[in-house]
Amino acid sequence: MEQSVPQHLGRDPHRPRYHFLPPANWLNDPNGLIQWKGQYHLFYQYNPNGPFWGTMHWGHAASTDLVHWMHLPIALAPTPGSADEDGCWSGCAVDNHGIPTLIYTGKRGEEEFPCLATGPDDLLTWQKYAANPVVPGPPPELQVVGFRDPSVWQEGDTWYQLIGSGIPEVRGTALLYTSPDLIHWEYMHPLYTGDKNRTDPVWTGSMWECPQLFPLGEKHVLLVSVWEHGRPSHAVYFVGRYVNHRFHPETQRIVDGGGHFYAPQTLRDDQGRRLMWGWLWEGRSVAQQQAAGWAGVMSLPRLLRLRPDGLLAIAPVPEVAVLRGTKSGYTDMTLTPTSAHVLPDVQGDCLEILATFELGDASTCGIKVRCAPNSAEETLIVYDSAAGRLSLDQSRSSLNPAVQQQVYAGPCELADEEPLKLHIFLDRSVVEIFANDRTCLTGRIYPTRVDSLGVDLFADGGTVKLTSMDIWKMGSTSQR
Ligand code: DQQ
Repeated sequence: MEQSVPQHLGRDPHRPRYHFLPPANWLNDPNGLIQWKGQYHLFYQYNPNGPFWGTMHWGHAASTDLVHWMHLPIALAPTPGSADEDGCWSGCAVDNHGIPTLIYTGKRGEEEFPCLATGPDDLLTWQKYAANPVVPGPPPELQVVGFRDPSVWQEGDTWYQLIGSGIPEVRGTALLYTSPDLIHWEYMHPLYTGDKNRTDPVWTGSMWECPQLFPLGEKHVLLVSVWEHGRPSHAVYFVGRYVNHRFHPETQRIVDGGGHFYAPQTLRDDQGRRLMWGWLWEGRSVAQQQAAGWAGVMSLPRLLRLRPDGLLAIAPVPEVAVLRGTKSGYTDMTLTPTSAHVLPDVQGDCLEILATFELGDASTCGIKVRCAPNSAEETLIVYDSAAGRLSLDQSRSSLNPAVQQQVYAGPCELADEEPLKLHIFLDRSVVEIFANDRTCLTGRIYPTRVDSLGVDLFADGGTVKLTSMDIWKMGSTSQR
């Protein structure tokens, strides 16, 4: 049943080795995340016809450890003449009294409808509900922009569904429906609507895709993906209170400021953990994606917790440590503006790096990865103490001018005396960064030189102490 990776894709130096992606072609949003009979199931937006967005299907993979995934047959494909004839877009999976059930977006022309499919216990063959769609369009009284990406949950015996949408002049919204049986749905009201005039602390845009509401600790989290000017932009989380079926946000943040993380979805696993995956889109041209034969990668599974300050703590799941190979360790190094090339022996494009810095009087400090000799190519992870900001500087990541070369940044204010903790996963074209459990920056880089493999440390404007740093060479997963 497991499909293998075409040989030429396996040789692609940019193709990740331990992040999930299909054997070939296009991937976008994670869909239908569920742990079923102990196994994790990851469905995802998939185009079997090429490495470009279009003719959306649901790809499917399963795992027992969140690290090694088995590719399974396509779960959903468009049915000609039906409500999903132009695509099976994003949605979710629920356990309806022992019946695995997918609620997804059927696409027909400009129309978007929640549709339903049920499966057997092995989750392999799905039967679409004969009278799809289960919601025949937006509430007639509302003028909306978009109506897609159902996410469903149960309170007592009653089902609730959120649908991503936008209300012109008011902006992004998540519409709330209720049902006794997953088939008959009644519109209630918007769960929460963004404010088009508010940019601080985040801009929440014109329309929300992939909304999801879930409890976390004493609070609820609303996760949305902001669609702006006809394009995906960034994912936002709100932490707040859910009272009388309305959501009242208290804090909000961009989930990942690296410019390549979108449409996240979560699941609650059997251990009670809230896990999140997001789609990491490419940073290279359509022509380059076409030549590569694949596009789109899934983030590592991330563990969500609630922090005392009301923000989310976001960290990679501990299971990923199974991929750790040879380790290099460093302790107590003082970095100054002239202490370059302090790690001459570390090389690699698939690494995990865990580093702790005691910030001294340096204005900036950080780590360089994928460095070529003489800095011909390098990617910088930079902490700016005064600004309390972390950035991912991809401006010199590649000598190829056709790939994205931007600097992305996110807030990362540290308390007095709080050390800077950087946790970095390098997987060829993927750089996934977690800082102090609260700032995530995920980027895509495409170095051209075979010797762009170095790792280095730097400090500018003063000194910084590297308390400890462990670097592991990471193994690849069995999917390729
Ligand atoms: N991707 C899906 C939509 C969703 C968007 C289509 C988010 O359902 O709104 O591939 O990336």
